[in-house]
Amino acid sequence: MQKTAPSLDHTLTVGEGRYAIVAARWHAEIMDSLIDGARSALSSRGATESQIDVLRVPGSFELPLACEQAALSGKYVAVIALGVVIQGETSHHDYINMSAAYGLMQAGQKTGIPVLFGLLTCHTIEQALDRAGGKVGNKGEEAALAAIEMVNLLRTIKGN
Ligand code: DLZ
Repeated sequence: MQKTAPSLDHTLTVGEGRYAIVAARWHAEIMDSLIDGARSALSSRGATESQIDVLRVPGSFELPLACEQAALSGKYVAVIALGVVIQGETSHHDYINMSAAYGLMQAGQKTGIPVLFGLLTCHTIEQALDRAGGKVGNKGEEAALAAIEMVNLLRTIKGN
């Protein structure tokens, strides 16, 4: 059975503050769709161009460090990590996926800035295309919506 995305809160708006989209370069066309999805989710909820920075890293393995540094910079209210890892002949992808997932979680926890996990961990290119604007939605868009929700949640928790 095909799983559906959890219902995200579509009523929230961006408000003040800048968002970083940190995007790996591997699988360029699929990445472009994820970046477009994240960008349009932010702008359709009120973000201006100057509130969105797109920062590029060589591959998904480099996402955690770049996201952590972006979060520490004080410039951003949230950092959205985007990447596409496709299973290869060796177990290389497992190391990239696990390192990225763990590193991104730690970056968020260490900095207190939401770091979103928009990494596709797919067996095939087709699975990735399905999740980058295809029949399973756009995971870049979902990560951006989750970022807006987390920023609003932290504002509620902190009372500002
Ligand atoms: C090396 C590598 C491989 C095999 N596959 C991917 C991939 O599918 N997606 C991705 O984002 N990056 C890949 N990389 C590159 C690594 O993430 C990393 O950039 C290099 O190992 C250099 O540290």
